[in-house]
Amino acid sequence: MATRGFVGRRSPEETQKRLPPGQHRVEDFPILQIGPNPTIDLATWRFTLREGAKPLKSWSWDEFQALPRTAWQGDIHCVTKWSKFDTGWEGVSFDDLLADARIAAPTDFLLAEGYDDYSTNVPVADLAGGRAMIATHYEGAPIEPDHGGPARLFVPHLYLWKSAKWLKGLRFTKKDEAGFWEMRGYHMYGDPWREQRYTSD
Ligand SMILES: Nc1nc2c(c(=O)[nH]1)N[C@H]1C(S)=C(S)[C@@H](COP(=O)(O)O)O[C@H]1N2
Ligand SMILES: [Mo]
Repeated sequence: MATRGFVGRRSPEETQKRLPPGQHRVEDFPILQIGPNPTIDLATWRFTLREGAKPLKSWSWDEFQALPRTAWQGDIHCVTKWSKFDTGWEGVSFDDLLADARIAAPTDFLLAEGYDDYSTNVPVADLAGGRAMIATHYEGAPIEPDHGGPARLFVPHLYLWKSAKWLKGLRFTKKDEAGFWEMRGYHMYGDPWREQRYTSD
């Protein structure tokens, strides 16, 4: 009740200030992906950290549930120009993941890889320091398959294509390697506030 009233009274100026350049606000939650939802069975789900081809650490679903949990609330921005305000997410922070694996990040870059054939590159510095999580819950409920459940990467300060759905693992790479969309003309970094949509931006 209080939240709805507050949202209703928000001034156009406040909305504008929270919108990165070229974005508009939506109330729904669009679904964008390169193919059908992959079929994922929690009994066989695994999440793996790799350095190149070498596995560093992997978690079953039950093991993953035992990790410390983190919550985040705020705005998300898609390169297709919609932004959604005040979204709530919960999961395991990248920092807690590395702590559980008892490793420091071995390189400065990684590729987030989905159970479909999707991948996207993110600098390690953008995941560390509480800036990203492996999200399992959206608005208090398990993330729906359409939005990447059971677990997706969530990096809210970058365009949403960096938040790989149906996350299978994170692969540390020596260099900043392009992922699926970055190979097809999307920006290597993707900062919404600098409007880094395409390679040339
Ligand atoms: N595994 C996987 N993750 C993905 C994608 C995909 O095709 N496969 N699409 C990306 C793109 S382009 C966007 S804009 C967001 C959309 O997330 P949403 O469907 O939850 O809005 O997911 C990103 N993560
Ligand atoms: Mo996208």
